[in-house]
Amino acid sequence: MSERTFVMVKPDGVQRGLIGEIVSRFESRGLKLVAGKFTVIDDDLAREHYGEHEDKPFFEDLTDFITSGPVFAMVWEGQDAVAQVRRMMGETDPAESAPGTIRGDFGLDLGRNVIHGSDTEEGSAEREIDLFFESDELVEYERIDEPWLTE
Ligand code: D4T
Repeated sequence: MSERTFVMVKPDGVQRGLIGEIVSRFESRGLKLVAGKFTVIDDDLAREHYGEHEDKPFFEDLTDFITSGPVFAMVWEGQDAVAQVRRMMGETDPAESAPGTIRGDFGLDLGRNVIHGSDTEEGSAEREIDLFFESDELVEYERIDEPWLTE
């Protein structure tokens, strides 16, 4: 089923020049970019985005980090997009991530894990897309390879 997911290159990924590599992987996989925004997250948005971790000991470090520099926020669309992006990202901890995954290829440390993607919990992707994008910022179009991507 075609669905949308929210993805973000975190400040470490931006500083390390990984935006292009990451975008390229999703494009090549056959996912379709429907929105993109290069921005610095403010503290309120960081706290809301990571609200589920409010009581965790790493919450302050996490919000400080995610607001520390520009991020590249995106919406990607495609068959089973939420789960496929999570698989391509690897585990939360890059040290546990298989080579071939984004975190397994570009990360070493849990607190600098390069990329965020919505989890598979019902409603997560929609919630995050709504937090970062207005509905008119999502672009509807057909990619020329679409008929060749699914049976
Ligand atoms: P995000 O949300 O950043 O895509 O990561 P995940 O979805 O893979 O993992 P998460 O929500 O459990 O963690 C959010 C974020 O917090 C950092 N973190 C996590 C940390 O610094 N220390 C920790 O102990 C944990 C569990 C890394 C990702």
